[in-house]
Amino acid sequence: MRLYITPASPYARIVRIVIIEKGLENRIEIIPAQTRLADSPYYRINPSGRVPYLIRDDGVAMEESALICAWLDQLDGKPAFDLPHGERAWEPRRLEALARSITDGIAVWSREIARAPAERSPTLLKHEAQRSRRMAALWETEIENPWMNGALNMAQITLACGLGLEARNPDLHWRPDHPKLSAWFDRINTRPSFAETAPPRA
Ligand SMILES: N[C@@H](CCC(=O)N[C@@H](CS)C(=O)NCC(=O)O)C(=O)O
Repeated sequence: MRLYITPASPYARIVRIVIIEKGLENRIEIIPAQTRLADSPYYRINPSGRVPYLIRDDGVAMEESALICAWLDQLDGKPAFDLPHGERAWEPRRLEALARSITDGIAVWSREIARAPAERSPTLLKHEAQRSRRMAALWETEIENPWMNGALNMAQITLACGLGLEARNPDLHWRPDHPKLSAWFDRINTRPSFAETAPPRA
């Protein structure tokens, strides 16, 4: 199988972490893609131009980190990241949505910062900076939730990949006033799958 990524993408990182956690490294070739470039050859592979993008052994391709992770997780018949059945599923689903929310905002912000200074929207930069502050404060109150501290799950992976964008975005300061979130992040970051996929510093 082939997985197209960019080294800085938090969504590609979510999939790369699942690949390592599931021991699938030998079955999947990781290929850096050139995104956000006029006429990139990558657009002939994935017309949307986005990563992550998995091309399966049967030639079928799919995007969306959550979908790719769910598919990879069930390959060995022993899904590790499946949700519990019934009522117990709502809490991890709620947390995963909250994790995706902070990650989406920080990803949009970090992408804007990567543009040429003259092309950046000050309104967007301010909006996303404020959103990230509100979301970090909210996560400080949620991070002791048992779901965020038990067996590794998609909410934990997603949140850590969003917060990890601090390496890419010099204006992202989610740690001050959030000691519990900070300690949680430092702890989860020691897992080999997180250390091996850390985004390069901007
Ligand atoms: N919801 C998607 C988001 C994927 C996404 O936004 N990827 C970004 C990189 S972080 C991308 O490929 N951007 C290139 C572009 O927009 O052209 C997922 O979870 O996979």
